[in-house]
Amino acid sequence: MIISRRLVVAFASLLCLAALLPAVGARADNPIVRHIYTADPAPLVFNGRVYLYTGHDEDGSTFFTMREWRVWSSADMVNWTDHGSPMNLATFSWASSDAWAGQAIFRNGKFYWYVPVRMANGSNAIGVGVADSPTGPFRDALGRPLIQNAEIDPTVYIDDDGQAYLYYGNPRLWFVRLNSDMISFSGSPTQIPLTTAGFGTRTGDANRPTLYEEGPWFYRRNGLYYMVFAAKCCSEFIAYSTSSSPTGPWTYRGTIMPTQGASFTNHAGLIDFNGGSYFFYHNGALPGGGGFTRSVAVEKFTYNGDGTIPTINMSTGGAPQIGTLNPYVRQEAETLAQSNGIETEPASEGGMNIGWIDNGDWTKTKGVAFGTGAASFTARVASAGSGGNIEVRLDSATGTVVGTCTAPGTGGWQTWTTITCPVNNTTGTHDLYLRFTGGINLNWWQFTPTGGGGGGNILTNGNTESGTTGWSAFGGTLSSNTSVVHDGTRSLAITGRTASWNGPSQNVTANLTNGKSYTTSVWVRTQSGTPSAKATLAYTVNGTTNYLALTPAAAVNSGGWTQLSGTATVSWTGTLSSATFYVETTSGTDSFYIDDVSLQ
Ligand code: FUB
Repeated sequence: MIISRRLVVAFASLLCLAALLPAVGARADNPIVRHIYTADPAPLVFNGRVYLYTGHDEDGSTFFTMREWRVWSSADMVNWTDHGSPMNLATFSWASSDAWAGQAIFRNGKFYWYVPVRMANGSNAIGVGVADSPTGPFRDALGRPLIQNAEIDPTVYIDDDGQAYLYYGNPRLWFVRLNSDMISFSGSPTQIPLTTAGFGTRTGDANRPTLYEEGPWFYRRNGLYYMVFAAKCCSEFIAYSTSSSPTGPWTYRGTIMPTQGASFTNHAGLIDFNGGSYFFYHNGALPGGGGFTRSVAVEKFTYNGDGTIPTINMSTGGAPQIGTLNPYVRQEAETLAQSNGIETEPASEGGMNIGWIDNGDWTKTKGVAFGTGAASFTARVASAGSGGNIEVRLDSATGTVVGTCTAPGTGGWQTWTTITCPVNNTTGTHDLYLRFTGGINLNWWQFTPTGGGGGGNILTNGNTESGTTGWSAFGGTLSSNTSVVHDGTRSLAITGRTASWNGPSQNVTANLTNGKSYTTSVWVRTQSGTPSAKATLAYTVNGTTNYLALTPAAAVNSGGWTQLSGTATVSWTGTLSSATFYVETTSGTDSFYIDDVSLQ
């Protein structure tokens, strides 16, 4: 909790509170979480989303006072969903304090989260939580520590040959080879020689002759092994070493992120996602932030041609958004690019809700694609008080009000009701701000498009949440899929394609308007392969079939979702006998998924 109604009561001085408040309308997307302090980011790419595992610095900490870990996720790198705390110190009955820096990984259908904690005897140990879902809940996999040698900061990686490695340590650097069950290891913990050739030279500290301090992040990329680490406390910078083998010898490669910001520690996590490379770290950039009140941020970067990593500086801008956010499907209130004043808590209906809202608090969701416009805004609200208003604003917290919804008192903060109000002037893509007056909890929101059916979306079941309803296979086999989704709980899968034009299709003859400019958006992900995909309209006029490219072709892959989008005018002279929307590839017959499709 950084700013809250409780604090408003507790803090006698309004001046003091004002000093804590982030600037209204601030444009920065870093730090990526603003309603609590977060630290020690560990990203994991799974099923087209980035799951981010962090620690949680308590408000006003004067040490690393950390009692729980938190999970966040995003498909676009700017709007992050708060999944709450699925693991805390109580998960490990043998732990007493210090829920510090860990990392989670997927194997055997389960998620394993390795974390350091302090035991009752004052010594550090590494435990492992296990869950069936990336967002937990996690339980103690062993009922005892996995490793007990007074060290911290585990990092885990599964090599191409299936061998998993757990590196960890401060002040020394160790590794073990994990067995395939991920909760036991072979042999004994092995210490990596901390040579200056391997980890750089530190001066002035006879006990630590190299730069290695803590927070290792171990992975392999294009055949090269990387050991990214926090260097030379204090203040730390992020440096790295590389090796041609998973266990060294290591060669020091220099600084990635120089010492910057108000936190004297830093801690890195690197991933490739959706064709880009991302560097997560923490700093003290939030109001009230510092060495024990840290916040996680992210930068996009490009590896040099030889695999070396460029210098990356902390920014307030953050990573660019991947695609846009669809307002015509349910969006969680706790999916946030920024916020001011709100907090989150577990919702009785599942997931989280935002709450502890005071007059003027707001949330920002970035890059919301309204297309031809929304007719109404629907919100799931609760209030133990007399309710309040949700102002729907565009592009800033003081931006144009396009609608106002009034929430009633519902008799309880978890007694939910659904409210709807008209909105206008929402065409195009905007940052959406919900600004509150009164005392309201918000669980989720969704817009209804003008003209019904999806922002003017003429496709039936464009969000694919109703299975294959409305859709056909234009060659190949179409099925509804629940394991790889872009949004919601379902996508469409096309398999058995025998020609590049085979794909999911929909008959739109009855809904097509002659001379209209249509905007198309479709999210595509392959099951394997990296073909170019595009959306096409085949329409037959006076017996002749024409093919209109609705989107340019773009490379798609199996590692994440790619948004195809474009605008094209459909016009004809004569009699339109049929019109079919379909998604195809420019060549190849790879199986693929589509989700959140609109033609409007
Ligand atoms: O968050 C507590 C400790 O601070 C972590 O374990 C270290 O990596 C440093 O970030």
